[in-house]
Amino acid sequence: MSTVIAAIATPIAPAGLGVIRLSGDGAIEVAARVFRPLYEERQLTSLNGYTAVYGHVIDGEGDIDECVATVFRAPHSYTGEDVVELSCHGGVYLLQRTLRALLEAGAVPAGAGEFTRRAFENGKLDLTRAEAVMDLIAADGRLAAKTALAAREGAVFRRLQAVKESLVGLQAQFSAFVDYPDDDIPDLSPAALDASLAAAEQELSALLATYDAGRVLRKGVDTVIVGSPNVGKSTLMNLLSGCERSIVTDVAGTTRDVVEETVRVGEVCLRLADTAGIRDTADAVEAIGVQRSRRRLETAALVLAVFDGSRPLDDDDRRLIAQLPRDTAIAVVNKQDLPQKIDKEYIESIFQQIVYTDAHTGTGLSALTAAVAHITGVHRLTGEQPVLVTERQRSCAHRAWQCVQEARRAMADGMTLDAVSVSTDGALTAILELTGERATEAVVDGIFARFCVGK
Ligand SMILES: Nc1nc2c(ncn2[C@@H]2O[C@H](COP(=O)(O)OP(=O)(O)O)[C@@H](O)[C@H]2O)c(=O)[nH]1
Ligand SMILES: [Mg+2]
Repeated sequence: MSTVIAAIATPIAPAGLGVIRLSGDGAIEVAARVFRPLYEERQLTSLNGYTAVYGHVIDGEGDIDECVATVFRAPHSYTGEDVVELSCHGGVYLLQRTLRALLEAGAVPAGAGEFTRRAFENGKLDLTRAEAVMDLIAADGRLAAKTALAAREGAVFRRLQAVKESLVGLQAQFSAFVDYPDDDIPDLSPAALDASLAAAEQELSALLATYDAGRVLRKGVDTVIVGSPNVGKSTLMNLLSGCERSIVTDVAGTTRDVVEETVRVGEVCLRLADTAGIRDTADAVEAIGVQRSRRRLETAALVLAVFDGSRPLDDDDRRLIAQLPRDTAIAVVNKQDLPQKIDKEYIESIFQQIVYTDAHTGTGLSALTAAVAHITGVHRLTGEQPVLVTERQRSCAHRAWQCVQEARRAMADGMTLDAVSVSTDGALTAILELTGERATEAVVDGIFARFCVGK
């Protein structure tokens, strides 16, 4: 018997509608004590699943609000239990009073993520689909939402299932061989076994390769704008943020502190930091700014290195180039509206991604968007493929991948199939932990602790 849990599932703020959700054995009976249908014969307890009915929510003092109640009957509900959703007006007082009435009628307050946890425990979804629920809610762009929806609908689970099935198949063959070593088992040639393992290894490494880009989609990227003074860093910052965030003047050394803003560039959220131009300076305040720029440069995951295209590179530019990370820097050659004097060939020999901009008019912005997508790997995401999204998922998949590699090495070294199966078993364990088919209580607790109440 599961207890009846109840929670307000919508934000605690004035809104058109507010929804209270109940789930558990007896959820319909508890809700029926608080809900009075417009027509006497439409009592909640008499309704089939997937039925909505209009009425009032009431407590000991009388009517609270109008309400549409929707009944779901186990197992055909989100949690797999009996569920009632009460759609009331989204007034904070109304919702809290209705919730109190439900608690007095026998429900208990739901913990964070408890509805989804019950869905998991009742086999309605695996852990990758449960984690995708929160990603779907948190998604702040088209691609992030599409990727989360695909995972919610089982894209990651199905991919893992395929790997799992091939490993289980191998295990069965191994044990058949160990039990009946004298029988001819047709598929047990080392080459065939290695081919199956190689396919599993390939699947897992393809999945692992999605993690960094998936993380960028979910979390955004710490980005720093660096360059010599007066190349147009602050102008670029303002262009990207769509407002006058940084002070722009033709006086070199205008920006001294780090100015921060979160902006969207295509599908990617950049946490931008505009910094003081990096150069040797006698000005004490500017020198501190330069120091801060350098520190940001060390910790940023993405660097926009801005150059003034209208003049040749000087010593400050070259010194800066020498300090830049090669694989995470985009060269932004600015001031394209002026006659160009920069050594283009040199820049092109250094940077993988180069965009040419006029930060005044926004020319080059779409090229910059494409460069950001490339360098973060987001351009490879279609929104449909399975993407690993949490560190937990990544570390399980990584463990599985290592075990499969181990198994292949053991085979190549001519170890016994018993020894090989220790490694394939390790891979299976890691996959089962990833999907939650065999996860510890602590792992499951950790996942649902991140959820909001009412989900
Ligand atoms: N012609 C031209 N001038 C620019 C461009 N971008 C910035 N500037 C000017 O260059 C000067 C320095 O700009 P600023 O953004 O303060 O440079 P920062 O020191 O790198 O932050 C200002 O006078 C800007 O108006 C551009 O694309 N074309
Ligand atoms: Mg500036």
